[in-house]
Parts: sequence; C-alpha cells; structure tokens
Amino acid sequence: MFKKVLIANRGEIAVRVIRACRELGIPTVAVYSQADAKSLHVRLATDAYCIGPAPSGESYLNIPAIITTAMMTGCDAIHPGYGFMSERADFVDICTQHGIKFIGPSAESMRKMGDKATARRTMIENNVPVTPGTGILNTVEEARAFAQKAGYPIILKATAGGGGKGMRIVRSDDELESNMILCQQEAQKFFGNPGVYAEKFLENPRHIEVQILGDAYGNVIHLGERDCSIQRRHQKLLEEAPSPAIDEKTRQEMGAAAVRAAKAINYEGAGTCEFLLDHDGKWYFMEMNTRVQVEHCVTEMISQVDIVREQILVASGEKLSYAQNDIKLRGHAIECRINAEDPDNGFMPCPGTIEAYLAPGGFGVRVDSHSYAGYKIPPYYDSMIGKLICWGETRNEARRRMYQALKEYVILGIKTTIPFHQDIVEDEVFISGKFNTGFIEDYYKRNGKEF
Ligand code: MV4
Repeated sequence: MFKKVLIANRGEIAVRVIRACRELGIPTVAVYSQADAKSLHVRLATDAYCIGPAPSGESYLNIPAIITTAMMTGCDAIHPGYGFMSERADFVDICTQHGIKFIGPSAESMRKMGDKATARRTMIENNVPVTPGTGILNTVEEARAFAQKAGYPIILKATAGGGGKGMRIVRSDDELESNMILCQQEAQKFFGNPGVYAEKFLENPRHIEVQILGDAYGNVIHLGERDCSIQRRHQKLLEEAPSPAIDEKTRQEMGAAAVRAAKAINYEGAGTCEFLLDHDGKWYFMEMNTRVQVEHCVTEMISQVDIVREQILVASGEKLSYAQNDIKLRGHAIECRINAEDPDNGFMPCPGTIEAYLAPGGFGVRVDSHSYAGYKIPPYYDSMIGKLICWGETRNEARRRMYQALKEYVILGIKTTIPFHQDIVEDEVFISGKFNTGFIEDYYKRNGKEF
C-alpha cells in the first residue's frame, strides 16, 4: 500500500479522498492555495502545504509545485479528485517520471478517451453504439455530405472538447459553413486543436452514465447507471441512481457496453461512460470521463461500494474487491448539489461567509461537504459547497427523504440552491420520472420564471 498520498484538489472531494485514506491507514498531504488556508481539507489531512496564490493556474494547476511537494513530503501517490489535474495525460506522464503513482488511468487510456473522435472510432470497433457521425472533418463539403445523408439538425463537436464545451448545433444548410469555421476557430483557441467532427443531433435526450471500475489485471465491472438529465448549461444540478428510464435489460446491455469500452483501452480505476438515450429508447455512447465524478455518491449508496477506496486499492496494485456477480443494486439514491448561487438570479455565484451551518442527518442521509460555520467561500473556484445524498428503498422514499433533509439543512449568510432543490423534488414532472435534458428550461417556463 502507498506510504503517503498527496491530494491535488480542494473542497468536498479533497475531504472525501482524505477520509478514504484515513480509513485505509494512509497518511495524507493536502495542498492549498492562499485563499484556502482555512479550508476543511487542510485541517483533515495529516500535513498541509500552501502551493501558491488564489488563482488555480498558480496553485491547483501548478505542476512543479505539486510534484515538488509530493517529493519533499515522501508521497508515493497523488489523487487528483475531479477537475484540475484529473484528466491531464501530461500530468500523468510527469508523475510517472518522478516515481509517483497517479491514482487513475494510464496516460495512454486517458489520451484515447480525451480525443473524442478517436474515442468514437474505438467504440465502433468494439460494438458500442454511437450516433451516426463522421471522423475529423477536412472540408465543409464532407460536413454537407453527412448532413444530407443524416438530415438536419446535426451537431459539430471539437474532438478535444467534451462536457458540452466546443459544440455547435446546425439546423440548416445555410448555417453550416459559418458554424464549421467558428467551431474550428474556437476549438483551436480553447483546446489548441482545431479538429471538429459531426453527429446527428438528438433533441432533448436523457443523459445516462455508467460507472465502471477496472484494475491492473484486466478486470472491469460496472455499478449500473446514473441519470444526470437535470442540468442547466451543462452544469448538473441533481443526479439519481438508478435512472427511472432504464429497465433491467437495458441496464445489462449498457453496462456490458461500458465494460467493453473500458476493456478496449485497458482502463484502470474509476471511470464513467456517458450515453444519450433518445425518445424511442435507443442509446448511444457520447464520451468517457476518466476520473471520479461529483455524482459518484449516488452509485455508492445503491451499490454499497466505496468507489474512492477502490480507486486507491487498484492504483496500489490490488485486484478489484468485487466481481460483477457481487454487485447487487438496492433501492434508489438522489443527490442535490448545494451551490453558493442565487437560483432566482441566473444561478449567479454568491461567495461570502457561512454565518450558521447545520447539516441534516438520519437514516439514508449523507452530506459530503467542506462547509462549516464561519467558513468563507472564496470567489476563485466553483461554487459547489456540498452535496446532499439521500437513499430510499424506492424512488419516492428517497425523494421524500430528500425533501425533509433539504428543509433541515441550515446555511445562513449566503444564498444557496437549497430552496430551489426543495421545489424541484416536489415538482410533478420530476415526481413522474418522465423528463430529459430539457427539464430545467421547461420547469422555468411552466413556473413563469426567467430561464
Ligand atoms: C449531443 C446531444 C445531442 N446530439 N450529441 C452534452 C455534453 C456532451 N457530453 C455531449 N452533449 C450532448 N451531445 C448529439 N449527437 C446533446 C448533448 C447535450 C446537450 C446539448 C445541448 C444543450 C444541453 C445538453 C444537455 C445534455 C446533452
């Protein structure tokens, strides 16, 4: 097992990883920016080192500072959490060059999924369904030929993009050329790679993702799916597992496809295959996230598998603790992201000091957070200040427990998304389970509010 683990992250996920390390008896090193000196991960880690000023480019993305801290403190592994360094193949290479184990997939696996056109090709070779689409487009004529075959609307995507970044929907031929040029220019500007490909555009699909775990011996299992359709501008707000839209047969097929995808790239650690489900029940691979995700907790609640613990164990060379047959999903879990944002004002971030704090509790209630009374939320990072996760034997039990827990959750001094989530879990369309990625827009329209 590792001698000591450096956590190259902040906020609730740094706390989550430190807790997993403590349970495994592994000492931890926290790194933090000048804005995070009073953050909870700094207090919970065995040791903590300031690695730079507030802007993440100079701290949480500062590779020399992170590597130097790991070397000087005797860390033999780095856990990247999500965001920041978690999907940087160049960082994985640098860790390896310094004799430090990156807790996650190899740089090679990461690169194969980081390039979305390559990932599509790998999926086709491995019998995983993808939307009708193209490889990298060389000319606008190639894009036009595809659009004529598939029919409008189509979507142009930057191959180096992902998570909704670098995409353009094209609804008619006269918009095609200008959109393709703009998409390529933006791809070059934001990702340093102008490559763009096209897909048939699915209107308001459901966003379904499958959690997988792999080890260094070629074993891969899946832990079922999560439904992440409730999002606004590609920011997820509420996630649940299992998906109300997936039956047992589809779960097995989607799970098997995700396992094939992971095996095709010798995937190690925790990963997620994202699929879109269209209105007639057909589903298609979109992309793979090669990291632990914010919403991993809903899967933990229904599978009783500690995903972060498994990440650490398999990175240290142990075999997966579970075979596919050991995985029995039970009940339903819902996660609400608690953000320091004003839902009545376009979800504008509202950093500031938490004047009073009281988290809910009880059977089936979990809070993953770095918040406490007196904590000052810095304005430099994302606005998520906690996650409330509720389990129930049925979806309705989980939903009702969530409503009560939200009512119990006290956070004073700043605006949060707690009241918004109370309304969502009492919304008739949410209760019905029949919704898609258009839910939030529709919810605002139905309630006569500004989107
Ligand atoms: C799509 C799509 C429809 N058709 N691809 C968004 C996240 C990224 N992983 C892929 N995404 C999408 N890809 C095809 N062929 C719809 C989405 C999508 C979306 C697009 C626009 C606005 C909101 C969205 C929410 C979820 C998914």
